Amino acid sequence: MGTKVQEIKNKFLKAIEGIKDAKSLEDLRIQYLGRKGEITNLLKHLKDMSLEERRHAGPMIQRLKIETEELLNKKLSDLAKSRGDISEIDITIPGKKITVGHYHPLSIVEKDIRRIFKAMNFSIVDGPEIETEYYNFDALNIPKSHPARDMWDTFWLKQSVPDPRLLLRTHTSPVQIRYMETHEPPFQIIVPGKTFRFEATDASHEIVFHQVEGLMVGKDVSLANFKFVIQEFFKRLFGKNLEVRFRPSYFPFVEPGLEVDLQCVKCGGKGCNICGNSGWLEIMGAGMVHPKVFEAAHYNPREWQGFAFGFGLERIAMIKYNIPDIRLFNSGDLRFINQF
Ligand code: FA5
Repeated sequence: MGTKVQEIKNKFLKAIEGIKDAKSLEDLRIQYLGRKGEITNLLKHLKDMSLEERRHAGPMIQRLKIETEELLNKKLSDLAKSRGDISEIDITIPGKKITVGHYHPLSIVEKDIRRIFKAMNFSIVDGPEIETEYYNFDALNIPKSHPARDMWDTFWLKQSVPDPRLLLRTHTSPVQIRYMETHEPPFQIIVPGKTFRFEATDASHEIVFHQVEGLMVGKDVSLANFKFVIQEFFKRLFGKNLEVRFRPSYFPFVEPGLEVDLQCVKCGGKGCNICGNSGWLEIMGAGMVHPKVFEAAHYNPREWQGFAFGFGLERIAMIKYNIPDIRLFNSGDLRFINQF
C-alpha cells in the first residue's frame, strides 16, 4: 500500500506543478479527491482490508488526503495572488500620510474677488492674452504717435504677416472694447487675467502679472456708484470698513481719470511701514469711460455713461497677506507657498 500511496503522491505533485488556472486546479481536485477520485477510492478500499492492513494503511492515506488538500488550497491562493485578486495587506500598518495640495495665494485672492463681485451682480468676462494693437491701444484712445503709449512697455510678437500687429496685452482694458462690441448696456463686468510688460522687475513689478478690470455702463452710472461699489468690495475683501480717496490722474481711455487710494489696511491711516507713513495705499486706476472709447465700440456717448477701473491682483494679495516682494509669487519657494 505504501508504494501505491507514494505513487499517487508523486503523480499528484507533478500534476499540480503544471497547473496555471483555477479551472484545471478544480479538475485536479476532482481527479484525486472527488467522489470517484483516486485518493477517495483508496479510502473506500480500507473496508476490504484486514484490521492489520487497515492500521498501517489508514493513517498513510489520511495523511495523503490532508497534504493534497493543503497543496490544492495553497495553489488556489497562489493563483489568485498572481492575478492580483489578493495582495498581502497588513491592515495593522499605520496609513501613509497623503500630502494635500492647496491653492496658490494669487488663486485664493482671485477667487475671493470673483465671489465678491458676483455677489454684487457683476459678470466675469475673459479676453485673449495675445492682443492686437487696435484693442490694446487704438480703440482705447491711445493712437500710434501718442506719448501715452510709453506708459505701457510692450512685448511685440515677431510676425510673418504684418497686419494686424500683435502683442502680449499690457493691461486688461482691451476687454472693455471687446465686450462692448458684442453686448448691449446696461451691464457690469469684471475681467481678471494675465498681463505682460517689458520692464525691469523689482519688489513691486513683474514682467508677467495679473490685473482685474472693471466696467459698468448704464444710462446714469456715475463716480458715486463707483465709490460705493469699490468701498463695498474692499469692505468684503478685508473684512472691515476702509476709507477710499480719489486723486486726479491721467489714462487716455477715461475722463475724468483717477488714482484710487485705500486707507491703509494695517495701520488704519496712522502711518506705518506698509503705507510708507502716508496712511494710504495706492490701489488702482479708474475713471469715467471716455466718449472716444464708446465710439470705438459703436455706442452713442450721449446715451450711455459708465465707470472703468483696473487694479493689480498681486498688489491686492501683497496687501492682504503682508507679502513684501512680488517676486515671491513665482519663486517656487515652498517655505513661502506653504504658508497659505
Ligand atoms: C492700467 O493698466 C490701466 N489699464 C488701469 C485702468 C483701467 C485705468 C480702467 C482706468 C480705467 P496701470 O498701468 O496703472 O493702469 O496698472 C494698473 C495696476 O496694475 C497698477 O496699479 C499695479 O497694481 C499693477 N501693475 C502695473 N504694472 C505692474 C507690474 N509690472 N507688475 C505688477 N503689477 C503691475
